[in-house]
Amino acid sequence: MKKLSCLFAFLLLALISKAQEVPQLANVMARQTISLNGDWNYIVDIQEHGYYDYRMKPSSWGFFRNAKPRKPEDLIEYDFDKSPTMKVPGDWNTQDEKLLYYEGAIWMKRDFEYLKKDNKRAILYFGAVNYDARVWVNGQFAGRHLGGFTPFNFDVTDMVKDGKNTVILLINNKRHAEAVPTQIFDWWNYGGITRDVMLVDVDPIYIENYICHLLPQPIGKKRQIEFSVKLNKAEAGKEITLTIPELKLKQTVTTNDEGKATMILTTSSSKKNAIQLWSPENPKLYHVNICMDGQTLTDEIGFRTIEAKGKQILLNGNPIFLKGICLHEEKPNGGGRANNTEDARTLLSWAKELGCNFVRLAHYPHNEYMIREAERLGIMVWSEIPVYWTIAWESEETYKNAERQLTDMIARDKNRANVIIWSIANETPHSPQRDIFLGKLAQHARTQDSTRLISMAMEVTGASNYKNRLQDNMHKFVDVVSFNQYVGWYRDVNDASKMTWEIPYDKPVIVSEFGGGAKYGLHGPKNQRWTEEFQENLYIENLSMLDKIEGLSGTTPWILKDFRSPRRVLPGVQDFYNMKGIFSDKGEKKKAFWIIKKWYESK
Ligand code: GCB
Repeated sequence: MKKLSCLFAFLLLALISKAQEVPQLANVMARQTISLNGDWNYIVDIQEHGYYDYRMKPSSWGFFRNAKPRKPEDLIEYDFDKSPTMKVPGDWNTQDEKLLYYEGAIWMKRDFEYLKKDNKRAILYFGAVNYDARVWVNGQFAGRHLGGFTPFNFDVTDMVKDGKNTVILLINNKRHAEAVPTQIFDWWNYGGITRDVMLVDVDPIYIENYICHLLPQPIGKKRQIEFSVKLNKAEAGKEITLTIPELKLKQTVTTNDEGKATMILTTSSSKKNAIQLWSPENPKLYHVNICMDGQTLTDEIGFRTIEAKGKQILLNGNPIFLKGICLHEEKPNGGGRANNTEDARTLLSWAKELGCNFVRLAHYPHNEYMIREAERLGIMVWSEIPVYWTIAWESEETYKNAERQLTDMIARDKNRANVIIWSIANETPHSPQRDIFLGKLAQHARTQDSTRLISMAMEVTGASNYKNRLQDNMHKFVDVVSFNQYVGWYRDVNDASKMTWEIPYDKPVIVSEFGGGAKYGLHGPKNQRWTEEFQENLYIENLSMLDKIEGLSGTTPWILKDFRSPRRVLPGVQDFYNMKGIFSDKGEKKKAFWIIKKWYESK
């Protein structure tokens, strides 16, 4: 009986969550944190029997209990501590060769020491877990999160204790038709805890998020900076002081009864304290302090304006051509998911060598290190959510999932000066349901951030007599019309010179993908698929074709480097890599690199 009531109490604890998922903490890197990165034990659970019993019901004896035999006769058929470990952050596919193709459930566990602090809350933060994550702390269920590329966090104050604590995750990266992305996509479905994990100590009332940006209109020689802040609670009367020492700015604002506040700071008109605007040539960042209750949150913020006017994109009021390249969040050398500043620096330095001032981070929000490193290097960013190909347009759940990913992408990066475009989709098939879904997403993006441009990668559907016309009902919702086209690869080999392009919208145009595959080191005639010469010729033809597009404001060729994809199976050539990189996976330059570089030099 006693045993039964114990079990009942445990079950209640496990099922009734004492934790709460809370809105994402912005600028987590600048907060007081304890890192939970490092070695985590893992158990591969092909049938999810660590979660479901033999009648497919959630089991009270799940692995989240982290049970140990107490008596010699006890039967416990798993042991985290004797199970292998892998590094977090990191995908599981490239850390254990048996898991290269694995899609399914894996349990992960880490112990950590903690000392509870008076009058502080403990927030458990995950940079990203792909795709479905259930989280337990000390055997108690903290919550579940869907979506592999955005941060989420739980308030676990009532679950952690002094001394040893344990966090356990059940992660599942199975693909589903109603998920975002859906069942099919052209990149590797890297599973696991792919970004940082940390415990964040915050005050009971803390700054949840803020936006600090330059207003477009100068006032004479002065500029205005708008700062808005939101607390985690609807607490009125909290004083928040913003200082930007280099600009000699300091101003205080008091929160309203929604726990929000906004103020405008005006820079001095003296030349000495004039604001330097962020740009690729001068990626100036200012040290910013946000103080409340004696605590300071710091950030490095750049100030610039971005707008679309007719067919032009204006950065700081001046027309700019976006010399871009697409990239996936993948380390070179078959290394799996990229997730630190060093990876970012390697990839972005290749883009810089190519002459880029812009990158399209395809096809999902990349890690924060990538965005911040690009910002320091003066590289503008297109950031996208994985609404890719055949999404379940009619599903309300799918919409909510996509909207949540969009919200979290914007919440994390809205203070990054280099992010200039939020992209809501890639190559989606036209239908009324799609239009409703994407229309809602675009409107939602504007409610989250009214200061940036919105776009999506559209498709040009077919050409007759070499006449291409872009037609997409979504044109009304975007600021920049972008489209992918594969003349010379999937269609119309050698026809590039005959093509004409009509984009009947008075908006800037970005060609968000074009290109073709080549195996580094494979040489031959220019009509021989997979040779570097074929790819080189394709770019020569494409670039002169693109030069004829009216209002062309930028290009992002597909793609910086070869990347893993389960769809690319041709032996000896692809071997599970998409070969459209202008760099090989090892960072070797293919001939096409020099063609694009030269073209960008002329822009
Ligand atoms: C596309 C997709 C991209 C693919 C690429 C290709 O249109 O947007 O994700 O990888 O084509 O290589 O076919």
